[in-house]
Amino acid sequence: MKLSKDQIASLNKDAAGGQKSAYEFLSEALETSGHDVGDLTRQIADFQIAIPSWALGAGGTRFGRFSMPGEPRNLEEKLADVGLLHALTGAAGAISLHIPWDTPEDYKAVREQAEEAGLVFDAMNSNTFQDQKGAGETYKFGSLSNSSEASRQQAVEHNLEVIRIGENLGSKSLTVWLADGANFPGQRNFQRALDRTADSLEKIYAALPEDWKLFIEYKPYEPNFYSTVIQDWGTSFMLANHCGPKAYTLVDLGHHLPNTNIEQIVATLMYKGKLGGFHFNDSKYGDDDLTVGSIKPYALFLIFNELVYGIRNNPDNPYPAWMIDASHNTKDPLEDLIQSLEAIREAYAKALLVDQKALESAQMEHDVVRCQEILQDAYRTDVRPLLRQARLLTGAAIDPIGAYRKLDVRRHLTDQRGRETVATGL
Ligand code: AOS
Ligand code: ZN
Ligand code: ZN
Ligand code: ZN
Repeated sequence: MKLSKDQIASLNKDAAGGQKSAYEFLSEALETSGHDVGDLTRQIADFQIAIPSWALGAGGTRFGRFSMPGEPRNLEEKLADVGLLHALTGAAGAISLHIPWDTPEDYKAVREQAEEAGLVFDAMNSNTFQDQKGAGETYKFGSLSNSSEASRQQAVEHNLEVIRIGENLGSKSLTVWLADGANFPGQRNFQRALDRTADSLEKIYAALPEDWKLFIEYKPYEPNFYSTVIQDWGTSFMLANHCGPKAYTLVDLGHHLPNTNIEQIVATLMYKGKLGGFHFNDSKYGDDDLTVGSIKPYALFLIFNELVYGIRNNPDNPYPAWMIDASHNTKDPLEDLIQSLEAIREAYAKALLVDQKALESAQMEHDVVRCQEILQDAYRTDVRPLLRQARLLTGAAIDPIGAYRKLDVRRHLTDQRGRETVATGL
């Protein structure tokens, strides 16, 4: 199923009047406080977020998985789903693939399909947290950190294969997330496990094409519950420095212990030019992978405030790769992703509104109240008319979820693909 510009434009007609007055009203207020609204709207429209191929089916928990009818059965159908998201939102111009789940059969066809839908291939993800059918070695006790050289070598080779696949698709980065760790004290030697991980990453890094980046993700626990080899940003940062200038830390919002000050981690990494990628999601307790902005929208805004500051003030930091990493058991995954895209752009737009000059002078004067007022003034602004305008400008839907439902997209997908389909992934 594909959506045409005409289908979306005709739905937009109904909402156009209300949008026009809301946009004008907000524009007037923002222009009065010195903002260039045209510029803001363009910046929002340009903000693109990669959709993870593994979030297009209903996720599961260890207690069960409730599939969504019409889930994509293969890479082509996953690309079609992201194409639908992009047509509706104008914000999802990239897809992030996971290998081996998404290994293409026909590269040319896959590239053409992506291009036609306006999609590029963002970071490639390797998978050394599961044993694959017929694999010679097991990852039960680790992959890049395993004490068995054969397991480590298999894991390194898998990553090299993922790079080759990505090169054929035009991707420019590899994300490594390791499940390696220990469930019990004494199970393994921390230093040796870390040393082996550094050594394996070095081998992967050595095979990285000149214009590629390596993103090293960290996570404090799960699936191992006593320790994780790359447990925090500091360990990831250290390993990235060990590898070299093309290696960076990747921050997944769900990969922190409760109440961690993530915005400060973002600031520190950008200060050092080492924030490479981002996985958006939201959580109440752990790596809950819930819809972005559904639980802690103010924290998300504060994180974006640091991201925007870093993009402007840390020229050594590359423009980060934005990706969603969410999963859900109860919603239609496409509707859930639309909600996440909206929350990300909303937080970004609010961060763009922060009066950085005024904030700096308030900080210099130690005017704590004013500092808070400046941030919250931006946060409390309802920026949704800007987001809608950004979509209108790019031919996407003013109301993406409304359009998705009016066009009965899930029913069409179910008719095409069947009720009992199961997307590959977690
Ligand atoms: C796992 O917790 C991580 O967030 C990874 O990014 C992982 O690769 C992804 O969730 C898909 O398995
Ligand atoms: Zn992640
Ligand atoms: Zn995660
Ligand atoms: Zn997550």
